[in-house]
Amino acid sequence: MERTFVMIKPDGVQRGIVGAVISRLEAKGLKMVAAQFTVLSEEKVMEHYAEHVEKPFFPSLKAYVMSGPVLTMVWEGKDAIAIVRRLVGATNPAEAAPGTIRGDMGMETGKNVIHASDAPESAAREIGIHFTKDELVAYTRIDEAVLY
Ligand code: RTP
Ligand code: MG
Repeated sequence: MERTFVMIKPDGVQRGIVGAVISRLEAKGLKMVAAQFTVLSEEKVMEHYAEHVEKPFFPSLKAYVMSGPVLTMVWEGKDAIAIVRRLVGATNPAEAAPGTIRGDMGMETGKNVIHASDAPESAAREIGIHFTKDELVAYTRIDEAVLY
């Protein structure tokens, strides 16, 4: 089983689509194993988006992700990292395919609803930034026997 880090960004929270986004991940067959509703500290944003700190869009990205509460989560499943990225869609919601979360629920790159880890290394790194080991919960979904 693979784990991935997912975050519903402030625009997703403020627009009241948290439930709709979670429903898509649940319906796919992924299992939520951790969640926290919080406003990110500057320190966490710098760590989380370390690869983008020197990019010209970083100041606006930082202001955006700190502009309100986010829902940070860890989701588990077979090939969870790639599957969630496919469900999330392209970075720019204007170009993201219909049927994807960004394609169906967003309008522009600067407010693209959701973050998801893009590789096993980033998933492990991001989960470690936002959660401690004992905050990840083990349980069985009743449909697991028929999902796999
Ligand atoms: P994320 O990390 O948030 O899941 O998004 P992503 O992999 O699809 O895109 P990435 O290249 O990692 O960019 C991270 C976030 O920075 C903002 N961004 N703005 N103005 C711009 O050119 C620009 N490019 C990226 C977006 O919020 C993007 O999700
Ligand atoms: Mg990224």
